[in-house]
Amino acid sequence: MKALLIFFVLMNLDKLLKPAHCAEIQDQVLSITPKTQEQVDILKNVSTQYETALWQPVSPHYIKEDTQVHLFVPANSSETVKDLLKRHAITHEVLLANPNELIEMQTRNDSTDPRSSSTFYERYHSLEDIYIWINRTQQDNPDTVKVILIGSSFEKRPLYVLKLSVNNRPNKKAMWIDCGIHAREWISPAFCLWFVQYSLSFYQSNKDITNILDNMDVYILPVLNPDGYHYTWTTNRMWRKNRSTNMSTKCIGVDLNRNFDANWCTEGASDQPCTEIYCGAFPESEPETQAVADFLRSHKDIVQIYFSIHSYSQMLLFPYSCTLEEAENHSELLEMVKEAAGQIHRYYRNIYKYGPGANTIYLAPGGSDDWAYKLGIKYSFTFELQDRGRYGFLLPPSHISDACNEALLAVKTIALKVVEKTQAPTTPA
Ligand code: 9B3
Ligand code: ZN
Ligand code: ZN
Repeated sequence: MKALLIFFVLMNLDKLLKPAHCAEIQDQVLSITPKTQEQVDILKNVSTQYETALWQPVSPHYIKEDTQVHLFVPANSSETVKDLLKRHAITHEVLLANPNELIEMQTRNDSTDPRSSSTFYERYHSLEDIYIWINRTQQDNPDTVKVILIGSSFEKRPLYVLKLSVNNRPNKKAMWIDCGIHAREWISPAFCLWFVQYSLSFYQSNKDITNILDNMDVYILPVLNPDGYHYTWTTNRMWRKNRSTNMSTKCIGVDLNRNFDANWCTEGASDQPCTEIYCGAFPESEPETQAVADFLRSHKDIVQIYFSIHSYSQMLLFPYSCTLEEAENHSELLEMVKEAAGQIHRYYRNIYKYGPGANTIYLAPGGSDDWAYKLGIKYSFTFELQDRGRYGFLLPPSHISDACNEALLAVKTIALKVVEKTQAPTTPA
């Protein structure tokens, strides 16, 4: 009997010694607020030395006292990181205890699930599905939708722009929207799809979108960074940059929103290829950046409004991000985003911050909105969509419709203002 007991204990020694939860340590997202400069330095170290992904701020450089840091910590570095925090008396909260479940939820293809009530536009889609969608959208709307190949990515994936055009009025102006510069910001491509669907469905029945489309064509680039986006579906959900390689380093990727020619690679970007905000070897060094810049240069006389869609943190930003100087039409731009944020609050009860990028989010050079502005597109914006940190980049599919509807309201509000300011009234037939 005693022997049996000893045998049993030995057999289960591992289970008896290990607390139950250790056996199932998971990836987590932690929220940490450093209180002293020492804690700031330790956090900067943790986020660079260990296998973690910084969600907020975008680079360790911006970590500062009394400001929340959101850190994705994979299971295998969880204990080391938590020990380190504990040893330095840095407290943390678990922001997300189950990011893997959320990732699973986002990539599940429930289109064949008859119980699923969500539509195509209320789910996230793989790059392959988005290419198929682009094709189908053109085929189903041959009079309104054209697909334009503007270039290709580092890994030679096509960069397709959809042109929505409802009539051939002469001297028609245009609006540009790009999505998915940053690979992990999945709500962004979802918004571009949402916008196209909304425009095609509600032209003629919604007076605002009708007014907008009657007065301007819309160019939409649903996935500016297809290589990165593909990589977030197959390999690393937290990837931000593109996937370009360079002889001089083993680190992969350039931050495409630091690669445009606007105070390129000054404070707020990095010349270190291993950082998340690497500016690239020179302005427009990346094929994705160059394709967009070339297209906009050749259409700059017709493009009046530029929108770039990002997440997360709920902000409506305008130039400049690359300097603290005010844009020439600052007050006009401020008025527009203020009204857009007001509309979002009124209809969706959600708070969006607004203002020039440098004061509202951070000083950062090389962004597409600043570059487009300097090119002469005087109404240039970057939107940071939902949420404010609850799910961060892992916004559940059930939030897609709210996130997109409020961003759509902001786009419509601003576009209508521009139409009002600059377009001659439509002459009645
Ligand atoms: C950054 C820049 Cl450089 C810009 N011109 N406008 C907006 C941002 C913020 C986004 C970024 O690239 O870091 C937020 Se994800
Ligand atoms: Zn972004
Ligand atoms: Zn962002």
